[in-house]
Amino acid sequence: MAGNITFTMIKPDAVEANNIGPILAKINQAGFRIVAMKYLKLSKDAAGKFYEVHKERPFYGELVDYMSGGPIVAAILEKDNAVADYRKLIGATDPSKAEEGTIRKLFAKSISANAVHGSDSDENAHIESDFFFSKMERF
Ligand code: 3AN
Repeated sequence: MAGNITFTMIKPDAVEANNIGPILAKINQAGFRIVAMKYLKLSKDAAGKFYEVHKERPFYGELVDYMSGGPIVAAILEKDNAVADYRKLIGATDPSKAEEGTIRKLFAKSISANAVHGSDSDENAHIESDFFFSKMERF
């Protein structure tokens, strides 16, 4: 059964470009409810842990440096079929391949600075949400 939460981050490039507001507007317009949200800067250590699954990939070091290089917005989003619907809203990892109207097509700069993160499975949505938020921070 498809779960009803996903986890997202608005990445440093999109924060730097002043696109927090427009991205949150797209998220709300697409019918997601914000369950939890915070504005923070990841340490290198925390970014390394978050992306541990990509440890063996050639871009891991670059990704960790990038994600710890500036503030991000982290949030848990709720909607029926949240993971798949959010992946559809954000578009392909590479913004040049993302569909028109998607968040990455509108706001991403490159494959590494690609504006937003979205969980790729229900299991990861829960793992990633638990990485950032306690029960007291969810509404
Ligand atoms: P997605 O974020 O679409 O699920 P993943 O899980 O394959 O994509 O990759 C995680 C993150 O790693 C991406 N959001 C992107 O920032 C970075 N990344 C993925 N592929 C590359 C690449 N070929 N070069 C540089 N960074 C990449």
